[in-house]
Amino acid sequence: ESGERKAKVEKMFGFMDAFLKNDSFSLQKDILDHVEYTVARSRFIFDDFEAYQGLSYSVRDRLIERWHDTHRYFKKKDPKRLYFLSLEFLMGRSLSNSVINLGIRDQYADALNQLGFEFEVVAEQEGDAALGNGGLARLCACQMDSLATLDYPAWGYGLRYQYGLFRQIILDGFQLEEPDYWLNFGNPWEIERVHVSYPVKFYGTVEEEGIQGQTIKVWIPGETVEAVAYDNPIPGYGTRNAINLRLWAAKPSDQYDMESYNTGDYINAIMDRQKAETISNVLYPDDRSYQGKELRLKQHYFFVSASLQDIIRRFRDDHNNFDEFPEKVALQINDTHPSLAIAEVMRVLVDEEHLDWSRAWDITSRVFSFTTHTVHAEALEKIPVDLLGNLLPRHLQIIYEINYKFMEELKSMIGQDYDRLSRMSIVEEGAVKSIRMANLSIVCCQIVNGVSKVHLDLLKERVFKDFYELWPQKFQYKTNGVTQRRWVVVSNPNLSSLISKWLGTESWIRNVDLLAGLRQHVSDPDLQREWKMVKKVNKARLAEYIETLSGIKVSLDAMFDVQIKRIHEYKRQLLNILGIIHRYDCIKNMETSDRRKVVPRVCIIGGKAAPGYDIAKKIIKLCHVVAEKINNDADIGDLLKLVFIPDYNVSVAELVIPGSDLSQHLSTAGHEASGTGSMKFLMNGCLLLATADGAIVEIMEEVGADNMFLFGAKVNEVPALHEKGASLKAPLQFLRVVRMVRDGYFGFKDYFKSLCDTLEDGKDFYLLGYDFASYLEAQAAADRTFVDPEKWIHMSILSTAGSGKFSSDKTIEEYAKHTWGIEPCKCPF
Ligand code: NBG
Repeated sequence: ESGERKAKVEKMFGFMDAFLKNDSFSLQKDILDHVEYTVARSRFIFDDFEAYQGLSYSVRDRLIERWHDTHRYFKKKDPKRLYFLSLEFLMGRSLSNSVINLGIRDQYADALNQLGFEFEVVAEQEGDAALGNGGLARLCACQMDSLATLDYPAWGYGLRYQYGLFRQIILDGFQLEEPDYWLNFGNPWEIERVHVSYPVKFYGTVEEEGIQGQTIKVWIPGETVEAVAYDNPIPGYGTRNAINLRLWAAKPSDQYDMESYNTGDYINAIMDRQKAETISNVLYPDDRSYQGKELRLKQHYFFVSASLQDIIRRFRDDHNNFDEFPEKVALQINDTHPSLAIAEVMRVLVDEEHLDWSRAWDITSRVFSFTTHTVHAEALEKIPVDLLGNLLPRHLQIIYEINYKFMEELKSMIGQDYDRLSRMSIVEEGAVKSIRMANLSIVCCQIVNGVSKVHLDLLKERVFKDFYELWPQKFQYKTNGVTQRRWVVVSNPNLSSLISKWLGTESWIRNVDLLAGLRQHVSDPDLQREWKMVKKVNKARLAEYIETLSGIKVSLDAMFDVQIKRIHEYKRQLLNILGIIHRYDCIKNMETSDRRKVVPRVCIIGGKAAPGYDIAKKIIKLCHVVAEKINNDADIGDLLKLVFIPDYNVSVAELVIPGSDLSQHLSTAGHEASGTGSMKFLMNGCLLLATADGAIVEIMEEVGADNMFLFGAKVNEVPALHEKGASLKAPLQFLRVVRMVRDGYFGFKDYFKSLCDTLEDGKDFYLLGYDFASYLEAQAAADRTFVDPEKWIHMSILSTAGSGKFSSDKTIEEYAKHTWGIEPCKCPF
């Protein structure tokens, strides 16, 4: 009967035609229906938030329709699929992005208007989905958008944390962390799949059993938790394809512990079961180092086990021979967090499917690929063996076995070089014996990716040198990118329309190479005027936001100079603040006549510090005390303002980036793997003041060094500078500003002592003193350019024109071709 119905539907609507209509009347009706029946508010009286809910559910209906069609089509075509495994996705808001990708933003805006609402106001009601820390997590979100837009048969897998990244509260200039219980007001973008759930097991013992004359290992787990799927449809732009981001939440398992129930301890038995839910509760807020914590390891395995059960079940629907697994499945490990998946696939193949080890290993090593996002050895995960052996005894055995075989192979290749063998071993001996998850990933994966050209060089020369020498062909890089849909079309609609007008097409939204076409109009005074106008409007919006936040009125004629990103010593927000103190000090000591020449600046800093990162928190406090002094100094007026934007997140970035003139990327060379913030600014025509680190090196190649303000030591100079250490003398201007902080010019003398100590000769690991003079020169160059508006606009247009290479569409195409081996699979209209 259902087949008959399907045939009828297909006959009526044509293959995969939509049920839902997008004319203004249908959209209005849908919104009202959802307000009335889903949100349960009267269709005659509802507020902006309820309008947001009704609207979002109606958008979701349209997403679901495409999502079904896409999956039906994938199933029919059975292409090789990519599964993108990441513990973090920083999606931000979904509404604007979805309606733009679906191509019905204007229709919705009209429909809302007729109901008496304004689209922008309604869209502002949405909270951010902040299921990630920073660059890595936002990159994943951009890549999902590109995977959908480019029609790749891909799924993302992650965790549905109930608490996303903490909210940053600033109290008296200090950072406090408040839990982000983002699901409090419901989440219209997800679909709970009560029927898609898998048991995930932990603890227990491993026993041996004889089957048909063979001994096999059997894991007898001690605890079971249920993983339930929540699907988040991701629409592509200009295509019917909508892919899926499946996030897992932990639920107590149905398997009752009958004994505790029977002993009458009913309440405690329930409480115990309830604890299971805590596994996926909270996102770890530290993106610096990995601490071997049991809960975190549990999260990792919970995620890996549920995802793989789901992937393998789907594979099995149409295939029964695991030799085909690598032809049908690509598994991408995003950083080392999901790398337990390697041991899990081996366990399934060997223990459950009874494949022999070498066949299982052959299959496993052909499905995985790995991307690392760091240059810092301390950020590479190490799992204490005791912890792993207790939580996942069978996985530990498997990892030992992988390592044993690898060590044997390695010995046969490099001989008895024990130092090198021990450096490359997956097992690290020492006070705390641990598993090096990066080594496991490199040993297993056929391709190891870095995220920029510089990053790859650092992987080869430093981080994974031994491995590179052994397997040079494994190491590649894919330049990171960001999606122009979110970072221009959604967040900067005025610029987006201007670009389309001058290019004569909207096609750049899908084919980003077209942006280069702006170059031919760069000198056109009309474009320059319109470009300037767009910037001014965006600056006005940002100025308004700043005033509401902090009460500070800023001048639109000032240069808006921005540094927004996680607070880290290596990202050197401190260098920025010291530069601001220097500027303040100079203005204070100037003759009145010279003050007229000063370029007014609004310096904007925003970012979160990991809760346990003491120095980073001191940097935030320093920013506030300096701001307090400067902003209240009547003598300075509009010449200099310093604003800290609290609770930096994706939606704040969407507001700040389009309104910036200059953006700062100050990492000590050799420390930023890529840095994707710079790309968002570049696309929006902001000029960059930066060190030649990470992606900046490639940005230089695209837009030309003379279109940027570059400074500081180069990647290859830094090691020698570190060796010189104490003999590097910082310039006097630097010593002077540090002294001001140290001597309590801004108050909190004792509190800032340890921060100032990090800048002492010989201790200045991030080379703030060494780079200070060239930093000030770059700042001066920016000032000189700013007073020549025509030149500035020229550089600004060329920045956008040169940003095409940094679209995540490019990155994804590279991955698809050179790493995953997948082809587009476009669902027909
Ligand atoms: C970050 C790097 C950035 C890089 C992004 C995306 C983490 C752990 N790493 O330089 O620090 O741009 O990953 O690759 O967030």
